[in-house]
Amino acid sequence: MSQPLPAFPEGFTWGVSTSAYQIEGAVTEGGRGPSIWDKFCREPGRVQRGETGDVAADHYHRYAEDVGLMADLGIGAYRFSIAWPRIQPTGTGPANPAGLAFYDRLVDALLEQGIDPIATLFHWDMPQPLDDAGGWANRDTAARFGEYADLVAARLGDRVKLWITLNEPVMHTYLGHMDGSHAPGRTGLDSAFPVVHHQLLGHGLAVAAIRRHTSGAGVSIANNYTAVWAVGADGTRDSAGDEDRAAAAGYDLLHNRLFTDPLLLGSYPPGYEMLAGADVDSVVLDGDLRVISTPLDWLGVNYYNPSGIGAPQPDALMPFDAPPLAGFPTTGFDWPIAPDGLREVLVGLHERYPGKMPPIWITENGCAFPDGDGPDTDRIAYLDGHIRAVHAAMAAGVDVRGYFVWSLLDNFEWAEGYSQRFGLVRVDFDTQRRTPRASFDWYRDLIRGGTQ
Ligand code: IFM
Repeated sequence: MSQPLPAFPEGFTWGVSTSAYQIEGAVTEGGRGPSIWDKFCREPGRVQRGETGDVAADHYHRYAEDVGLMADLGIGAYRFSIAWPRIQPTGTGPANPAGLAFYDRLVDALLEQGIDPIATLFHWDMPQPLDDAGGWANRDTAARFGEYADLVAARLGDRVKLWITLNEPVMHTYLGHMDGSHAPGRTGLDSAFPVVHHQLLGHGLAVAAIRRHTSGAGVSIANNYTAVWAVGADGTRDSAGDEDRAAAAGYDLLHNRLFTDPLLLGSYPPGYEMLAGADVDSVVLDGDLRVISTPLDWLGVNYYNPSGIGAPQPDALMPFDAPPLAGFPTTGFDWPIAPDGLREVLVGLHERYPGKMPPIWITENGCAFPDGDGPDTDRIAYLDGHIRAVHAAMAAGVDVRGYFVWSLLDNFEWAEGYSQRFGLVRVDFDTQRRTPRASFDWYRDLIRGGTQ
């Protein structure tokens, strides 16, 4: 951290990311319908201390103040998500004018400050009625998502030039539909593959919808990637054996390839059958992979930490175990801090998909540390290390165009409620007072210096 940061190319975009349910609040205002997170938060034991996104950071009412913070920070672009239940309160039918009007106001406020809006269409807050009809396990949801994308792009496509269809479908699948720790809280393997495939199909239909309403817009998906390191039961790489390495290869397939091979290569990676079972032919219909592999303009990479993976415990649901990775400092979430994992992920993507990989944007990277009045040095060190890792990947030939900190504000961190604070800006959730942390000043200085 004491060394100056290396120079980034002219035009490299610095930004911050957020998502609708995590900051907006106002869940019953402006005609918004219920989402799967509204329901999930009300189920006992699902979210720490029974917290909800009902108010969150009250961004719905305070967006102008938040755009002011972004202007102070000097970012070039802001990645936010659109709440599907604000646009289509029941998940189908015409657009709700008040829902569109909110994002109109937000987009216009950003543009007035010279900040490019980057809109994500789905960051996990599905309208509840769609989930009641099966959610992503139901093929019809992909078509509904395409229609929703059409409504949003028709309205915002004149001003929003960068689009993301889905956020982290891999995490939405595993946490929401396999281990049940996120909404909609399903468990098991039965519907996992249809959930994977229908999200991807919905993505492809949304790409077409966005392109119908925009000219020269860049369309993408943001996925979560991790560096996968084989470890023994003690969590060290040195003690990994052959079974651990085999388990790590399987995990790499599920986490890093399952949602990327179909997009870039037009096929699922060999071995995906461990998730799909015998049902593949009834789920993947003729022409689907062509829709899914519509060329992307760019790829969003969300990276937080590497994963230590070893051989599964007896009777485990999944064919791997994930013991804590030994020997690394950790964030408030106990996630290991290993910036080189980001370099490895970026170089790995570049090498795995030669000639197929569009330019990459780091659409999320950041860390949670316990709240307090401390000097925020841990967050600064985390960001500094990871930005250097991005630079190292670029020096190795990876085409990276932007970097976005997760997140602008402390927010509702899903099942952890408000306990994990990712913000460059501290939020007092009793008063909604915003206080920029030292990492805010540090990031502002980095952006101002540009290349430092
Ligand atoms: O808060 C989440 C975000 O919604 C998706 N990516 C990871 C972040 C930190 O857990």
